[in-house]
This record gives sequence, C-alpha cells and structure tokens, in this order.
Amino acid sequence: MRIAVLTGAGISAESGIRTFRASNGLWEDHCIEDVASVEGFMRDPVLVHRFYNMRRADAARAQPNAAHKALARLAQHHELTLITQNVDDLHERGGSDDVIHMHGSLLGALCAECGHRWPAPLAMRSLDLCPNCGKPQTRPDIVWFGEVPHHLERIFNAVEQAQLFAAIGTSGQVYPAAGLARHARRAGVRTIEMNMANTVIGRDFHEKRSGPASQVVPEWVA
Ligand code: BJW
Repeated sequence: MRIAVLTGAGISAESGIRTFRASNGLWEDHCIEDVASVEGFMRDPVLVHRFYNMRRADAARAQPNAAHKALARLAQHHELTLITQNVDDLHERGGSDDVIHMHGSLLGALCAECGHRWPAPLAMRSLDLCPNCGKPQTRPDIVWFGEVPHHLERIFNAVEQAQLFAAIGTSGQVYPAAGLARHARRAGVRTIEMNMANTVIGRDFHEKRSGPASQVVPEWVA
C-alpha cells in the first residue's frame, strides 16, 4: 500500500524533546517571533543561536522511541513517504531512510549570504565563516515563519497519490503542513490521526486513534 505519514513534535515528546505548544512547551519560554523568524534572527542572533544550540544538544541526548521505530518497520512492508515537521534526527536514528524534513534540520548550518549548506557544529555562532563564500552569516538550517518549507512539490504529490495518509503528533496549527490532511481527503485518500489530544484539524480525518504515540503507532503498524 502507498502510505504518506506526517509527523510533528508529539512523536518525539516521549523521547524527552519538548513540543512547541504544550503548557511547558518551547514557546512558553520564548516568543515565537524572536527565535523562529528572519526578523528575530537579525535583531538578536545570539539569542537565536543559544535557542537552537540548546535544542541541538537536547536532540543529541534523546533516543528514538517505539513510535519512530514502528514507522521504520512500516517502510519494510509498504511504499512509505515519511514527512516530518521535526528538526531532530530521531526518525533516521530509529531506522528510517529518506525522511523529508519540511522544516529543516538541527544538524544543518545555512549561509544567509550565499545559501550554502553544511553540517552544523554542536555550538553554532553567526560569526562562523561560511566554507563557500567566507562570510560570517551562519544561521541554523531551519524553516522559520514566513519562509517556504522544503520539498513541497514532492510532499503534495506523495500525499495525493497515497492510499492512506496518517498525521501523528501534530497540533495542525502551522501551514502548509496543517493543510495536508484536508488535501489528502479531498483527493479521495483515507486519513487517520494519531494524537493524545483533540486538534483543530480533527474533522479532516476519517479515523482517530487517541493516545501516546509510543503506544498507538506500534499498535497501528502491527
Ligand atoms: C502527542 C504526544 C504524544 C504531545 N503522543 N501526540 C494564517 C493562516 C494560514 C497560514 C498563515 C497565517 N499566518 C501566517 C501563516 C503562515 C505560517 C503559519 O502557519 N502560521 C500559523 C501560526 C498560523 N506558516 C509559515 O510561515 C510557513 N511558511 C509558509 O507558509 O510559507 C509560505 C508558502 C507556503 C507554501 C507555498 C508557498 C508559500 C513556515 C512554517 C515554519 C514553521 N516553523 C516551526 C519552527 C521552526 C522549527 C523549529 O524551531 O523546530 O516549526 S513553527 C513550529 O510549529 C515548528 C513545528 O514543526 C511546527 C508544528 O508544530 P507541531 O509539530 O504541530 O507541534 P505542537 O507543539 O504544535 O503540537 C504537538 C502535538 O503533539 C499536540 O497536538 C499534542 O497533543 C501532541 N502530542 N505529546 C502523541 N506523546
């Protein structure tokens, strides 16, 4: 079967990585515009680097959980397109190949001057020189608000050609990712949501499985 899966912060929550919009989430401690926009980065690059350096260190300490591993098993038996909004590498470390990181990656550095990409150091600073153009304009390779997410054509094609679309651990509040379930359903694709809570996009799904990802995803894959 052709399956497209979209994951969000909730799939990594049980690995100890904080989600964004929970009451103890990442946005509790930080103003979104300050740390996740180009304007915020231009205003205070030191704050933004501190935020992502902390996130990179947290992600390096975290381990993939049963949900990440179950999706790697799913790919052994089906034609799976795995799309994640997450910037950690827990899907890869859980055994998945060819993960589409639509919001970028904590493991990447990006030159704001020439667009060159290279592996991120554990602690990144904007004064780090770009290996391509030599300018001190280094930023995290993250898709911030107002920037266009990566691989959109591939993502929309995979979603509309799938026979099943699953969204796991995402609140459905950030577009265009939040529109994928509705897009799938309109294309005649069966849709299923896995989440611990109700979401604002709940009506876009034919089926809902409630509970922590580490339980519901392995049960679904089995
Ligand atoms: C569990 C669990 C467990 C917990 N088990 N479940 C008005 C209308 C429509 C759009 C816009 C608008 N105004 C502005 C926009 C556009 C904007 C947007 O959507 N804003 C909204 C806030 C309204 N979007 C953009 O700017 C995007 N770009 C764009 O639109 O470009 C224009 C364009 C698009 C297409 C074509 C052409 C042009 C870019 C968005 C970039 C998002 N970046 C961030 C931060 C950077 C990454 C980082 O720092 O990590 O990405 S925002 C943040 O939210 C992060 C996430 O990937 C993203 C989604 O969050 P997610 O994953 O859903 O996490 P939470 O915390 O919200 O939810 C967790 C869920 O898990 C909850 O439901 C829990 O219940 C659940 N859960 N534990 C199962 N154990």
